[in-house]
Amino acid sequence: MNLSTRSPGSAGSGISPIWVVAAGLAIIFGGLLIGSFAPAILPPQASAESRQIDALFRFMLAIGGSIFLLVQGMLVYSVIRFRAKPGDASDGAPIHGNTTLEFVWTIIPAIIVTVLALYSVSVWNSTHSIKPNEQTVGAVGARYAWTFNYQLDARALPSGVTLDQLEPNIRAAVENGGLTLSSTQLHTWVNQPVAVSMNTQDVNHAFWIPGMRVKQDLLAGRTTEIRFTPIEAGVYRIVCAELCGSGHGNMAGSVDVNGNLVGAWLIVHESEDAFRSEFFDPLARAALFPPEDPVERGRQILASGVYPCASCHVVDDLGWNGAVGPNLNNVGSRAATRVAGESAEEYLRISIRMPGAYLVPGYNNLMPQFNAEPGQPNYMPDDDLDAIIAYLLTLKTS
Ligand code: HEC
Ligand SMILES: [Cu+2]
Repeated sequence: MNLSTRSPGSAGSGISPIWVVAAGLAIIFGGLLIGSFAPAILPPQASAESRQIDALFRFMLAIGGSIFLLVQGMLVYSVIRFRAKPGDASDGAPIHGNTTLEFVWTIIPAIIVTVLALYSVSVWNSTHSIKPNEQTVGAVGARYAWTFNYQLDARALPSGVTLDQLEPNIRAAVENGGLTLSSTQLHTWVNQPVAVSMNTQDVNHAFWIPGMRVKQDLLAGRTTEIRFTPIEAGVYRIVCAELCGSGHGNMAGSVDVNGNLVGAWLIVHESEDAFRSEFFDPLARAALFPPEDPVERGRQILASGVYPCASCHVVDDLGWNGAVGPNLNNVGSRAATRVAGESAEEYLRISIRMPGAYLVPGYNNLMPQFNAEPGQPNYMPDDDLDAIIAYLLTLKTS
Protein backbone atom coordinates (compact mmCIF):
# COMPACT_ATOMS: atom_id res chain seq x y z
CA MET A 1 0.00 0.00 0.00
CA ASN A 2 1.55 3.20 -1.09
CA LEU A 3 -0.28 6.42 -0.46
CA SER A 4 1.76 9.41 -1.47
CA THR A 5 -0.79 12.11 -1.80
CA ARG A 6 1.28 14.95 -0.48
CA SER A 7 2.96 17.16 -2.97
CA PRO A 8 6.67 17.51 -2.38
CA GLY A 9 6.38 20.98 -0.97
CA SER A 10 3.59 20.36 1.54
CA ALA A 11 4.49 20.51 5.17
CA GLY A 12 3.60 18.49 8.26
CA SER A 13 2.76 14.83 8.79
CA GLY A 14 -0.81 13.68 9.60
CA ILE A 15 -3.78 15.76 10.62
CA SER A 16 -4.66 15.53 14.28
CA PRO A 17 -7.38 12.87 14.89
CA ILE A 18 -9.32 15.48 16.82
CA TRP A 19 -9.74 17.46 13.63
CA VAL A 20 -10.80 14.38 11.70
CA VAL A 21 -13.46 13.56 14.31
CA ALA A 22 -14.60 17.19 14.42
CA ALA A 23 -14.86 17.35 10.63
CA GLY A 24 -16.75 14.03 10.58
CA LEU A 25 -19.24 15.27 13.16
CA ALA A 26 -19.64 18.58 11.33
CA ILE A 27 -20.40 16.68 8.13
CA ILE A 28 -22.96 14.39 9.78
CA PHE A 29 -24.72 17.16 11.71
CA GLY A 30 -24.54 19.45 8.69
CA GLY A 31 -26.26 16.71 6.64
CA LEU A 32 -28.96 16.34 9.29
CA LEU A 33 -29.44 20.10 9.28
CA ILE A 34 -29.83 20.11 5.49
CA GLY A 35 -32.30 17.23 5.80
CA SER A 36 -34.34 19.22 8.31
CA PHE A 37 -35.04 21.87 5.65
CA ALA A 38 -37.31 19.44 3.78
CA PRO A 39 -40.61 20.63 5.36
CA ALA A 40 -39.82 24.21 4.38
CA ILE A 41 -39.63 23.39 0.68
CA LEU A 42 -42.66 21.07 0.49
CA PRO A 43 -46.39 21.87 0.77
CA PRO A 44 -47.97 21.04 4.17
CA GLN A 45 -48.61 17.35 4.70
CA ALA A 46 -52.24 16.49 3.93
CA SER A 47 -52.19 12.68 3.86
CA ALA A 48 -50.93 9.86 6.03
CA GLU A 49 -48.67 8.86 3.15
CA SER A 50 -47.07 12.28 3.04
CA ARG A 51 -45.52 11.68 6.47
CA GLN A 52 -43.80 8.50 5.33
CA ILE A 53 -42.73 9.97 2.01
CA ASP A 54 -41.36 13.13 3.61
CA ALA A 55 -39.45 11.10 6.19
CA LEU A 56 -37.86 9.15 3.35
CA PHE A 57 -37.13 12.38 1.51
CA ARG A 58 -35.54 13.93 4.61
CA PHE A 59 -33.41 10.84 5.10
CA MET A 60 -32.18 11.02 1.50
CA LEU A 61 -31.62 14.76 1.77
CA ALA A 62 -29.56 14.26 4.96
CA ILE A 63 -27.36 11.62 3.27
CA GLY A 64 -27.02 13.77 0.15
CA GLY A 65 -26.27 16.79 2.35
CA SER A 66 -23.50 14.92 4.20
CA ILE A 67 -21.92 13.80 0.93
CA PHE A 68 -22.17 17.34 -0.39
CA LEU A 69 -20.40 18.71 2.70
CA LEU A 70 -17.74 15.99 2.56
CA VAL A 71 -16.92 16.62 -1.09
CA GLN A 72 -17.04 20.40 -0.86
CA GLY A 73 -15.12 20.34 2.44
CA MET A 74 -12.31 18.23 0.89
CA LEU A 75 -12.24 20.53 -2.08
CA VAL A 76 -11.93 23.69 0.00
CA TYR A 77 -9.43 22.03 2.33
CA SER A 78 -7.26 20.87 -0.60
CA VAL A 79 -7.37 24.21 -2.35
CA ILE A 80 -6.07 25.93 0.76
CA ARG A 81 -3.74 23.32 2.20
CA PHE A 82 -2.09 22.15 -1.02
CA ARG A 83 -1.92 25.45 -2.85
CA ALA A 84 1.31 26.02 -4.80
CA LYS A 85 4.08 27.90 -3.04
CA PRO A 86 5.40 30.93 -4.89
CA GLY A 87 7.73 29.79 -7.69
CA ASP A 88 6.72 26.09 -7.39
CA ALA A 89 5.71 24.98 -10.90
CA SER A 90 6.14 21.24 -10.26
CA ASP A 91 3.32 18.71 -10.55
CA GLY A 92 1.97 16.66 -7.62
CA ALA A 93 3.05 13.06 -7.25
CA PRO A 94 0.84 10.64 -9.26
CA ILE A 95 -1.35 8.39 -7.12
CA HIS A 96 -2.55 4.91 -7.92
CA GLY A 97 -3.37 1.68 -6.20
CA ASN A 98 -4.91 2.32 -2.81
CA THR A 99 -6.92 -0.77 -1.99
CA THR A 100 -8.18 0.49 1.34
CA LEU A 101 -9.53 3.66 -0.17
CA GLU A 102 -11.17 1.82 -3.05
CA PHE A 103 -12.70 -0.66 -0.64
CA VAL A 104 -14.09 2.15 1.51
CA TRP A 105 -15.57 4.13 -1.35
CA THR A 106 -17.22 1.04 -2.77
CA ILE A 107 -18.59 -0.36 0.45
CA ILE A 108 -20.03 2.88 1.87
CA PRO A 109 -22.16 3.73 -1.20
CA ALA A 110 -23.22 0.08 -1.43
CA ILE A 111 -24.47 0.22 2.16
CA ILE A 112 -26.25 3.56 1.55
CA VAL A 113 -27.96 2.30 -1.61
CA THR A 114 -29.04 -0.94 0.08
CA VAL A 115 -30.50 0.90 3.07
CA LEU A 116 -32.30 3.36 0.77
CA ALA A 117 -33.68 0.52 -1.35
CA LEU A 118 -35.04 -1.39 1.66
CA TYR A 119 -36.48 1.77 3.19
CA SER A 120 -38.08 2.84 -0.13
CA VAL A 121 -39.64 -0.56 -0.73
CA SER A 122 -41.16 -0.56 2.74
CA VAL A 123 -42.64 2.93 2.17
CA TRP A 124 -43.90 1.88 -1.27
CA ASN A 125 -45.55 -1.26 0.12
CA SER A 126 -47.22 0.65 2.89
CA THR A 127 -48.49 3.54 0.72
CA HIS A 128 -49.70 1.21 -2.04
CA SER A 129 -51.35 -1.43 0.15
CA ILE A 130 -55.12 -1.88 -0.05
CA LYS A 131 -56.72 -0.29 3.01
CA PRO A 132 -59.94 -1.45 4.68
CA ASN A 133 -63.09 0.52 3.74
CA GLU A 134 -61.54 2.32 0.84
CA GLN A 135 -63.63 4.91 -0.99
CA THR A 136 -63.19 3.96 -4.64
CA VAL A 137 -63.27 6.75 -7.19
CA GLY A 138 -62.68 6.62 -10.92
CA ALA A 139 -60.62 9.41 -12.45
CA VAL A 140 -60.65 10.17 -16.15
CA GLY A 141 -58.05 12.41 -17.73
CA ALA A 142 -58.83 14.05 -21.07
CA ARG A 143 -57.24 17.05 -22.70
CA TYR A 144 -57.49 19.22 -20.55
CA ALA A 145 -59.62 18.27 -17.59
CA TRP A 146 -60.11 15.74 -14.82
CA THR A 147 -63.44 14.02 -14.25
CA PHE A 148 -64.18 11.95 -11.14
CA ASN A 149 -66.73 9.15 -11.23
CA TYR A 150 -68.54 7.80 -8.19
CA GLN A 151 -70.78 4.75 -8.24
CA LEU A 152 -74.27 5.23 -6.85
CA ASP A 153 -75.88 1.97 -5.80
CA ALA A 154 -79.16 1.11 -4.06
CA ARG A 155 -77.62 1.43 -0.57
CA ALA A 156 -76.56 5.05 -1.09
CA LEU A 157 -79.74 6.69 -2.37
CA PRO A 158 -80.27 10.22 -1.05
CA SER A 159 -82.62 10.40 1.92
CA GLY A 160 -86.27 10.31 0.94
CA VAL A 161 -85.60 8.57 -2.37
CA THR A 162 -86.80 5.01 -2.83
CA LEU A 163 -86.22 2.60 -5.68
CA ASP A 164 -89.85 2.58 -6.80
CA GLN A 165 -89.77 6.33 -7.50
CA LEU A 166 -87.25 5.74 -10.27
CA GLU A 167 -87.81 5.30 -14.00
CA PRO A 168 -87.52 1.59 -14.84
CA ASN A 169 -84.25 1.93 -16.81
CA ILE A 170 -82.61 4.07 -14.11
CA ARG A 171 -83.85 1.74 -11.42
CA ALA A 172 -82.39 -1.20 -13.32
CA ALA A 173 -79.04 0.57 -13.60
CA VAL A 174 -78.99 1.34 -9.87
CA GLU A 175 -79.83 -2.27 -9.05
CA ASN A 176 -77.31 -3.76 -11.48
CA GLY A 177 -74.17 -2.34 -9.96
CA GLY A 178 -74.77 1.35 -9.92
CA LEU A 179 -75.11 4.63 -11.74
CA THR A 180 -72.05 6.71 -12.43
CA LEU A 181 -72.05 10.19 -10.89
CA SER A 182 -69.52 12.55 -12.45
CA SER A 183 -67.97 15.64 -10.98
CA THR A 184 -64.94 17.81 -11.56
CA GLN A 185 -64.13 17.53 -7.86
CA LEU A 186 -62.71 14.68 -5.91
CA HIS A 187 -64.61 14.70 -2.63
CA THR A 188 -63.48 12.79 0.39
CA TRP A 189 -63.06 13.24 4.11
CA VAL A 190 -60.45 13.10 6.82
CA ASN A 191 -59.18 9.59 7.65
CA GLN A 192 -61.09 8.05 4.72
CA PRO A 193 -58.68 5.95 2.64
CA VAL A 194 -59.21 6.70 -1.06
CA ALA A 195 -58.35 4.45 -4.00
CA VAL A 196 -58.41 6.24 -7.35
CA SER A 197 -58.37 4.14 -10.51
CA MET A 198 -57.42 6.15 -13.53
CA ASN A 199 -57.96 6.05 -17.28
CA THR A 200 -57.23 8.46 -20.07
CA GLN A 201 -59.45 9.39 -23.02
CA ASP A 202 -56.53 10.39 -25.21
CA VAL A 203 -52.81 10.75 -24.49
CA ASN A 204 -50.85 10.02 -21.33
CA HIS A 205 -51.43 12.37 -18.41
CA ALA A 206 -50.15 12.28 -14.84
CA PHE A 207 -52.29 12.71 -11.76
CA TRP A 208 -50.49 14.66 -9.09
CA ILE A 209 -51.72 15.99 -5.72
CA PRO A 210 -48.65 17.68 -4.23
CA GLY A 211 -50.27 18.06 -0.78
CA MET A 212 -50.98 14.32 -0.62
CA ARG A 213 -47.55 13.42 -2.09
CA VAL A 214 -49.11 11.15 -4.70
CA LYS A 215 -48.30 11.15 -8.39
CA GLN A 216 -49.08 8.51 -10.98
CA ASP A 217 -49.15 8.40 -14.77
CA LEU A 218 -52.34 7.70 -16.71
CA LEU A 219 -51.37 5.42 -19.55
CA ALA A 220 -53.36 5.06 -22.76
CA GLY A 221 -55.06 1.67 -22.82
CA ARG A 222 -54.32 0.83 -19.20
CA THR A 223 -55.85 1.45 -15.79
CA THR A 224 -53.50 2.72 -13.12
CA GLU A 225 -54.20 3.21 -9.43
CA ILE A 226 -53.21 5.51 -6.63
CA ARG A 227 -54.04 5.49 -2.93
CA PHE A 228 -53.99 8.06 -0.16
CA THR A 229 -55.62 8.81 3.18
CA PRO A 230 -56.28 12.51 3.87
CA ILE A 231 -55.45 13.73 7.37
CA GLU A 232 -56.26 17.46 7.09
CA ALA A 233 -59.47 19.12 5.92
CA GLY A 234 -58.94 21.52 3.07
CA VAL A 235 -58.95 21.99 -0.66
CA TYR A 236 -55.88 20.66 -2.47
CA ARG A 237 -54.73 21.21 -6.00
CA ILE A 238 -54.62 18.40 -8.55
CA VAL A 239 -52.12 19.01 -11.33
CA CYS A 240 -51.36 17.22 -14.58
CA ALA A 241 -47.66 16.40 -14.46
CA GLU A 242 -47.25 15.10 -18.01
CA LEU A 243 -46.99 17.60 -20.84
CA CYS A 244 -50.13 16.67 -22.81
CA GLY A 245 -50.74 19.54 -25.23
CA SER A 246 -51.39 23.26 -25.51
CA GLY A 247 -53.85 23.37 -22.58
CA HIS A 248 -51.69 21.27 -20.27
CA GLY A 249 -51.14 24.17 -17.88
CA ASN A 250 -54.93 24.44 -17.43
CA MET A 251 -55.29 20.78 -16.58
CA ALA A 252 -55.88 21.31 -12.90
CA GLY A 253 -58.55 20.14 -10.49
CA SER A 254 -59.11 19.96 -6.79
CA VAL A 255 -59.57 17.53 -3.95
CA ASP A 256 -62.01 18.77 -1.38
CA VAL A 257 -61.38 17.04 1.93
CA ASN A 258 -64.29 17.35 4.32
CA GLY A 259 -64.60 21.00 3.58
CA ASN A 260 -65.97 23.39 1.02
CA LEU A 261 -64.54 26.50 -0.50
CA VAL A 262 -67.17 29.22 -0.53
CA GLY A 263 -65.72 32.42 -1.87
CA ALA A 264 -62.50 32.85 0.01
CA TRP A 265 -63.65 30.87 3.05
CA LEU A 266 -62.96 27.30 3.85
CA ILE A 267 -65.99 25.92 5.59
CA VAL A 268 -65.49 22.67 7.37
CA HIS A 269 -68.78 20.93 7.74
CA GLU A 270 -70.32 20.04 11.07
CA SER A 271 -70.50 16.38 10.26
CA GLU A 272 -69.37 13.88 7.73
CA ASP A 273 -73.02 13.13 6.90
CA ALA A 274 -73.74 16.78 6.14
CA PHE A 275 -70.66 16.93 3.96
CA ARG A 276 -71.61 13.81 2.04
CA SER A 277 -75.19 14.84 1.54
CA GLU A 278 -74.25 18.32 0.31
CA PHE A 279 -71.98 16.94 -2.34
CA PHE A 280 -73.41 13.58 -3.30
CA ASP A 281 -77.15 14.11 -2.91
CA PRO A 282 -77.50 16.80 -5.60
CA LEU A 283 -75.35 14.73 -7.95
CA ALA A 284 -77.41 11.66 -7.18
CA ARG A 285 -80.75 13.45 -7.61
CA ALA A 286 -79.61 14.85 -10.95
CA ALA A 287 -78.69 11.38 -12.18
CA LEU A 288 -81.74 9.65 -10.71
CA PHE A 289 -84.27 12.20 -11.98
CA PRO A 290 -82.84 13.62 -15.20
CA PRO A 291 -84.74 16.71 -16.35
CA GLU A 292 -87.25 16.14 -19.14
CA ASP A 293 -86.30 19.38 -20.85
CA PRO A 294 -83.35 18.75 -23.19
CA VAL A 295 -81.97 22.25 -22.57
CA GLU A 296 -81.82 21.63 -18.83
CA ARG A 297 -80.42 18.17 -19.37
CA GLY A 298 -77.72 19.53 -21.67
CA ARG A 299 -76.79 22.15 -19.12
CA GLN A 300 -76.62 19.51 -16.42
CA ILE A 301 -74.40 17.24 -18.54
CA LEU A 302 -71.97 20.04 -19.28
CA ALA A 303 -71.97 21.28 -15.68
CA SER A 304 -71.14 17.79 -14.39
CA GLY A 305 -67.75 17.97 -16.06
CA VAL A 306 -68.15 14.56 -17.68
CA TYR A 307 -66.78 16.16 -20.89
CA PRO A 308 -63.65 18.30 -20.72
CA CYS A 309 -65.08 21.37 -22.52
CA ALA A 310 -64.54 23.80 -19.60
CA SER A 311 -60.79 23.91 -19.91
CA CYS A 312 -60.96 25.20 -23.50
CA HIS A 313 -64.11 27.34 -23.70
CA VAL A 314 -65.69 30.28 -21.91
CA VAL A 315 -69.35 29.91 -20.89
CA ASP A 316 -70.29 32.38 -18.16
CA ASP A 317 -73.48 30.50 -17.30
CA LEU A 318 -71.39 27.44 -16.35
CA GLY A 319 -68.41 29.27 -14.86
CA TRP A 320 -66.10 28.05 -17.63
CA ASN A 321 -63.05 30.12 -18.43
CA GLY A 322 -60.92 28.06 -20.81
CA ALA A 323 -58.87 29.93 -23.36
CA VAL A 324 -57.88 27.37 -26.00
CA GLY A 325 -61.09 27.60 -28.05
CA PRO A 326 -63.59 30.34 -28.92
CA ASN A 327 -65.84 31.92 -26.31
CA LEU A 328 -69.22 30.14 -26.46
CA ASN A 329 -71.27 32.77 -24.64
CA ASN A 330 -73.30 33.58 -27.73
CA VAL A 331 -72.62 30.55 -29.89
CA GLY A 332 -76.42 30.16 -30.19
CA SER A 333 -76.64 33.44 -32.10
CA ARG A 334 -73.81 32.82 -34.52
CA ALA A 335 -74.09 29.07 -35.16
CA ALA A 336 -76.60 29.56 -38.00
CA THR A 337 -74.33 31.96 -39.87
CA ARG A 338 -71.03 30.11 -39.59
CA VAL A 339 -71.27 27.86 -42.63
CA ALA A 340 -73.57 28.55 -45.55
CA GLY A 341 -76.12 25.78 -45.95
CA GLU A 342 -75.71 24.31 -42.44
CA SER A 343 -78.44 24.98 -39.91
CA ALA A 344 -77.38 26.13 -36.47
CA GLU A 345 -78.11 22.70 -35.04
CA GLU A 346 -76.25 20.87 -37.78
CA TYR A 347 -73.29 23.23 -37.47
CA LEU A 348 -73.01 22.52 -33.73
CA ARG A 349 -73.34 18.78 -34.31
CA ILE A 350 -70.44 18.89 -36.78
CA SER A 351 -68.42 21.16 -34.45
CA ILE A 352 -68.52 18.42 -31.81
CA ARG A 353 -68.50 15.22 -33.88
CA MET A 354 -65.99 16.46 -36.50
CA PRO A 355 -64.29 19.54 -35.08
CA GLY A 356 -61.74 19.60 -37.88
CA ALA A 357 -64.40 20.02 -40.59
CA TYR A 358 -64.92 23.78 -40.22
CA LEU A 359 -62.36 25.62 -38.17
CA VAL A 360 -63.45 28.82 -36.51
CA PRO A 361 -61.31 31.55 -38.08
CA GLY A 362 -58.30 32.34 -35.91
CA TYR A 363 -58.27 28.94 -34.17
CA ASN A 364 -56.29 25.78 -34.74
CA ASN A 365 -57.59 22.27 -34.97
CA LEU A 366 -57.12 21.56 -31.28
CA MET A 367 -60.56 20.34 -30.25
CA PRO A 368 -60.86 16.61 -29.57
CA GLN A 369 -63.39 14.70 -31.63
CA PHE A 370 -66.30 13.43 -29.50
CA ASN A 371 -67.24 10.03 -30.90
CA ALA A 372 -70.59 8.25 -31.06
CA GLU A 373 -69.48 4.68 -30.36
CA PRO A 374 -68.77 3.29 -26.87
CA GLY A 375 -65.15 2.33 -26.50
CA GLN A 376 -63.91 5.08 -28.81
CA PRO A 377 -61.88 7.86 -27.23
CA ASN A 378 -64.00 10.78 -25.97
CA TYR A 379 -67.20 8.78 -26.27
CA MET A 380 -70.35 10.95 -26.30
CA PRO A 381 -73.68 9.17 -26.82
CA ASP A 382 -76.19 10.73 -29.25
CA ASP A 383 -78.60 11.47 -26.40
CA ASP A 384 -75.98 13.58 -24.66
CA LEU A 385 -75.06 15.34 -27.90
CA ASP A 386 -78.69 16.25 -28.65
CA ALA A 387 -79.14 17.70 -25.17
CA ILE A 388 -75.84 19.60 -25.34
CA ILE A 389 -76.82 21.12 -28.71
CA ALA A 390 -80.22 22.12 -27.34
CA TYR A 391 -78.45 23.92 -24.50
CA LEU A 392 -75.77 25.58 -26.68
CA LEU A 393 -78.52 26.96 -28.97
CA THR A 394 -79.87 28.91 -25.98
CA LEU A 395 -76.55 30.70 -25.40
CA LYS A 396 -77.27 34.11 -26.87
CA THR A 397 -76.19 37.52 -25.74
CA SER A 398 -78.98 40.05 -25.87
C1 HEC B 1 -58.77 20.94 -26.14
C2 HEC B 1 -59.59 22.08 -26.23
C3 HEC B 1 -61.05 21.91 -26.55
C4 HEC B 1 -61.96 21.11 -25.89
C5 HEC B 1 -61.70 20.13 -24.76
C6 HEC B 1 -63.24 21.38 -26.49
N1 HEC B 1 -63.09 22.32 -27.48
FE1 HEC B 1 -64.57 23.10 -28.60
N2 HEC B 1 -63.22 24.12 -29.69
C7 HEC B 1 -61.87 24.16 -29.44
C8 HEC B 1 -61.22 24.95 -30.50
C9 HEC B 1 -59.72 25.23 -30.58
C10 HEC B 1 -62.23 25.36 -31.37
C11 HEC B 1 -62.04 26.20 -32.63
C12 HEC B 1 -61.53 25.36 -33.76
C13 HEC B 1 -62.58 24.50 -34.34
O1 HEC B 1 -63.56 25.05 -34.87
O2 HEC B 1 -62.48 23.28 -34.26
C14 HEC B 1 -63.48 24.83 -30.84
C15 HEC B 1 -64.74 25.04 -31.40
C16 HEC B 1 -65.92 24.68 -30.83
C17 HEC B 1 -67.24 25.07 -31.31
C18 HEC B 1 -67.51 25.98 -32.47
C19 HEC B 1 -67.59 27.37 -31.88
C20 HEC B 1 -67.92 28.48 -32.81
O3 HEC B 1 -67.74 29.62 -32.36
O4 HEC B 1 -68.32 28.25 -33.94
C21 HEC B 1 -68.15 24.51 -30.47
C22 HEC B 1 -69.66 24.61 -30.53
C23 HEC B 1 -67.41 23.75 -29.47
N3 HEC B 1 -66.07 23.89 -29.71
C24 HEC B 1 -68.01 23.04 -28.43
C25 HEC B 1 -67.32 22.25 -27.57
C26 HEC B 1 -67.93 21.35 -26.61
C27 HEC B 1 -69.43 21.21 -26.37
C28 HEC B 1 -66.92 20.72 -25.96
C29 HEC B 1 -67.04 19.63 -24.91
C30 HEC B 1 -67.89 18.53 -25.25
C31 HEC B 1 -65.67 21.21 -26.51
N4 HEC B 1 -65.93 22.12 -27.46
C32 HEC B 1 -64.42 20.79 -26.08
C33 HEC B 1 -61.20 23.56 -28.39
C34 HEC B 1 -61.78 22.66 -27.53
CU1 LIG C 1 -52.66 16.31 -19.00
